[in-house]
Amino acid sequence: MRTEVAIIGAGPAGLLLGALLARAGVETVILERKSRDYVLGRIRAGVLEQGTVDLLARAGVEARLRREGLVHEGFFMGFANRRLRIDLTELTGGRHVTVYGQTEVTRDLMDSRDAAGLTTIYEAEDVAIHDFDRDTPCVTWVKDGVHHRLDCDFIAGCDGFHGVCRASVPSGAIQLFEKVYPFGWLGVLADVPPCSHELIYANHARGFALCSMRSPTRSRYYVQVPADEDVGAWSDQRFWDELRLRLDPEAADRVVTGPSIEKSIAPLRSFVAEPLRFGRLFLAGDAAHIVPPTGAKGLNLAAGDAYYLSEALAEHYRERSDAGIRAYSERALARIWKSERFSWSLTMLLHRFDTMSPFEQRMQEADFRYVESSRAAQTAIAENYVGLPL
Ligand code: FAS
Ligand code: PHB
Repeated sequence: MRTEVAIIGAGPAGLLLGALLARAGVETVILERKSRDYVLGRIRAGVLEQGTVDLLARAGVEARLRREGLVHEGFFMGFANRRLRIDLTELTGGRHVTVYGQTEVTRDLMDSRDAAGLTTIYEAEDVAIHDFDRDTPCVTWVKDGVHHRLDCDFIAGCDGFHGVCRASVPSGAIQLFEKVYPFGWLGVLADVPPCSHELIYANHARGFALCSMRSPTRSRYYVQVPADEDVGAWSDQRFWDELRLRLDPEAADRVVTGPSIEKSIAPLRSFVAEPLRFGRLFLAGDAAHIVPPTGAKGLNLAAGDAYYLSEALAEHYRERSDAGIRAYSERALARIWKSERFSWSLTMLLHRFDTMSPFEQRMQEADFRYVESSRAAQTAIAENYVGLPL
């Protein structure tokens, strides 16, 4: 087999990259380790920046998103049993975010790719990448016991944090930056109406809690738990009781409980790999960076990488210029680090750290009171939350 760009991973980064390249007439093959249903079964992000929505429209998959996505013009921050609304639209001159689950984004991109007759190989085992430091890279894999090889011009490593692509780069050629937080998020998905029409990010003495949603009848909630917590120790009832304890009384009273349809713990870390290009291999999405989900940036950063990389590769084929390819890493990293900063700062503001000294606790309280009192501080949060320009 031969193609122009081999994409490793059928998550949002790989699928969006494939869709944007298809619009530019660039041929791709996507290789995915898991089944389509397994990928769709992973419950992850829920908030799309305006720029991500625009990219999905450019990729031709905006129809259902426009119908079913929930436009949100603000969100709440809870502290000391009171709530502060961050008015995104007023503070950013009219911009907003859209609540639409990553699962649905992935489904729309998969359906669009299949409808266009583009090749996605699911359940590809032992995927390995070769000769990406030369002009003749290739990818090999095993499927149903048969060994396969794909020759290509470029390889896009969109295979997430635990993927094979970043791991294939010689350790001396890559620098890793990482911060692991001492807690995770226990998330529950339930077919119950949300307790609030907008998201609530709550800092409480017992720990952080987030009230989100997927639709007017499906809610997504999170509570901060220790990093080594066992999800089996959390019955639905224990989750609902703890969530209510961490919300202001009005929000707590409005929580509608019901059986969880998904319950899992996500670890929190900040991570960046530098650079993002190694000859004819490029890293994009979670393969390149991880942010704590506090700022709702993970999926949106993946979309930004896919945009930058699609522009660079399209320019190579359309204009026989490699200026974009040479600039990809620096251009993507500039935006990645700004989102890493925002996600880290919001995580530090909203979570409880057992290791915090009394002084540091007072600093967190003063930080929140400053945000409450300052339009400039709220504007800084708002412009990052709706998404920095691409
Ligand atoms: P993904 O990890 O989504 O996709 C990578 C794909 O590559 C996967 O399908 C994987 O199966 C495949 N793959 C891996 N190794 C391979 C190999 N060797 N060969 C072939 N394929 C391979 N972000 C938010 O904004 N908000 C959230 O609330 C949020 N919650 C999250 C919860 C969890 C548990 C996790 C893990 C992440 C969460 N994120 C959240 C971040 C998440 O949404 C990512 O940013 C997003 O999935 C990034 O997309 P990709 O880069 O495509 O990586
Ligand atoms: C979600 O709905 O899953 C969600 C929303 C906002 C975040 C993180 C997760 O910051």
